[in-house]
Amino acid sequence: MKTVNRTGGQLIVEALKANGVKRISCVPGESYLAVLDALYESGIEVLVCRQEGGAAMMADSWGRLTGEPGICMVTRGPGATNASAGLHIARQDSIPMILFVGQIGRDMKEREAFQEVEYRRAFTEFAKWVGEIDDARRIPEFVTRAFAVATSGRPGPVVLTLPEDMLVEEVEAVEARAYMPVESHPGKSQLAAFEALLKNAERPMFILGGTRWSEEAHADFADFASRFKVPVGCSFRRQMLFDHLHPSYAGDVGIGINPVLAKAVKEADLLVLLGSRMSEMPSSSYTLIDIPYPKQKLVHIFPDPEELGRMYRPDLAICAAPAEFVAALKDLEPPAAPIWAERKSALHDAYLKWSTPPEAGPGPVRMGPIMQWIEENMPDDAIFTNGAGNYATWLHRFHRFRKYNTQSAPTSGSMGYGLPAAVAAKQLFPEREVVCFAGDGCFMMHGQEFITAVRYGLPIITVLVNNGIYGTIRMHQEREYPGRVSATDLVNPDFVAYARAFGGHGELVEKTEEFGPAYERARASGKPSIIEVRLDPEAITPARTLKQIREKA
Ligand SMILES: Cc1ncc(C[n+]2csc(CCOP(=O)(O)OP(=O)(O)O)c2C)c(N)n1
Repeated sequence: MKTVNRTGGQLIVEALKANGVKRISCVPGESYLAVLDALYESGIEVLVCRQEGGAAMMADSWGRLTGEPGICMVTRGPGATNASAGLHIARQDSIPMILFVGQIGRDMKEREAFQEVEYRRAFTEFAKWVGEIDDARRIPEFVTRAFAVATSGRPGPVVLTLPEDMLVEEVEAVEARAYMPVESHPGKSQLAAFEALLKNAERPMFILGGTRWSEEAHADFADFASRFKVPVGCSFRRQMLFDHLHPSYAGDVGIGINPVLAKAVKEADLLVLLGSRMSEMPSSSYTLIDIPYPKQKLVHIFPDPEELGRMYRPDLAICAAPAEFVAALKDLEPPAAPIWAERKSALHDAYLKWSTPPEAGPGPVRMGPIMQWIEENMPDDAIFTNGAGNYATWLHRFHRFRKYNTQSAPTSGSMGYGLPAAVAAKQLFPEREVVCFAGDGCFMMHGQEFITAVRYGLPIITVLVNNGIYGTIRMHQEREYPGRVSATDLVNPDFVAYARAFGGHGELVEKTEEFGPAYERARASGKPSIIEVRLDPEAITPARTLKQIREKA
């Protein structure tokens, strides 16, 4: 085996290069100077961020959009705990990611040295695997394993910690090689069982979700749906898995689900969960499918056996990545005249109605017509990102996703994700339009990364829906404790001045009709932009005002 003499820092960077890494996000720290030095002239692009949470979310967004682990580097203690916000997202959302953490010297452990944390204890619940590399000779082994663990089965984040003194040690080590991806295919008998279940079903329903999809699988599944004429829904924040104008699309199985779709899921006699865990949000708090024994016949396809049968006992469990399962569907022949076509068309019509934005709303800015403008003026391959907040409902319900990889949004419901995710998406796809939707609360959680967009010349457009409140929580508050406003009001900066102060472009929209021209100016500026949309706080959902919610409570 070929060996090389290198420092630990150099071996880390060489192992990353051997695994095809082109970019990393980081906030530097004195704990991993030797890696920073090895990155110098390495050819790997380094995005220097302003807070580790944002840096980790960028790595998550890269992992989400490429299927390859996004790489993030942070310092020990506070750097690592800040980054844990991104780790949690990658864990819940099944996203491949590797977080490298500079660690204290090996000779100082267990004294509670400066910023000392035992990450194997602290991050076990947030990561698929936490490893500490005590011997620089083993760097190729640890890094190759980290890539394999992060991408295999149900993908997720891996944490590797790097003791400072290990990184400067010069050792003879084997040359790193790329990891070998682990595929999982459906078996012949499983496909036959699936075919039999489908052909005997009267009211089948497919729900797509999770990760380990691909552009090809997206196209192939659309082809399958056309041939079999089955209704298809997408799980919460995984809408880009299916073209919303495909005649089979039945809608978003997420928060605030179309009641027609919820009824169809409950009444289906065959439910096919393709890649989705069907967790709390897509299952309407576990009410759509009975636990542990669903009323519907259930086919569950998931790349990790531990998820199969965890909550829902399936009639057929297939341990396979969605992309591999979809590839196998090509060989199936549809019945001569599928009896499901009519139900599929009715559900698609219901979706089209549900996703038509309302004209009316309280106040001089109405989000319905703004969404209509977006639908008419955005290229099909534009990427939309968001964090958490009621503002996201406008995007999820009224944007008609058409193509694969046009969405980067946390199913874990983490505020602050949209902006760093947009920076990462634009860095990855500079030729595509990238739009971040944010609330005033959400934006301010990682708003400092706007400067990262400016620094690296990444002209993202942020549609900042400013209603002056933590709206989602106010909505719940008015429902549970009407009239008793507690901790949900906000005081905001001047977001237009904020954009400009950072070297970006700022726009203020105070009337509906101002949005289109403001967007065009932002686009033409070629700069990272913030379009602040001043929304009446009463416009809390597309259907109800805060006052109506309070009065109904
Ligand atoms: C990191 C994080 N902290 C807190 C919450 C709880 N939370 C969910 S939505 C929300 C308010 C969001 O406010 P804003 O971004 O202004 O959007 P709005 O709901 O007003 O549209 C809060 C505090 C969360 N989901 N994530």
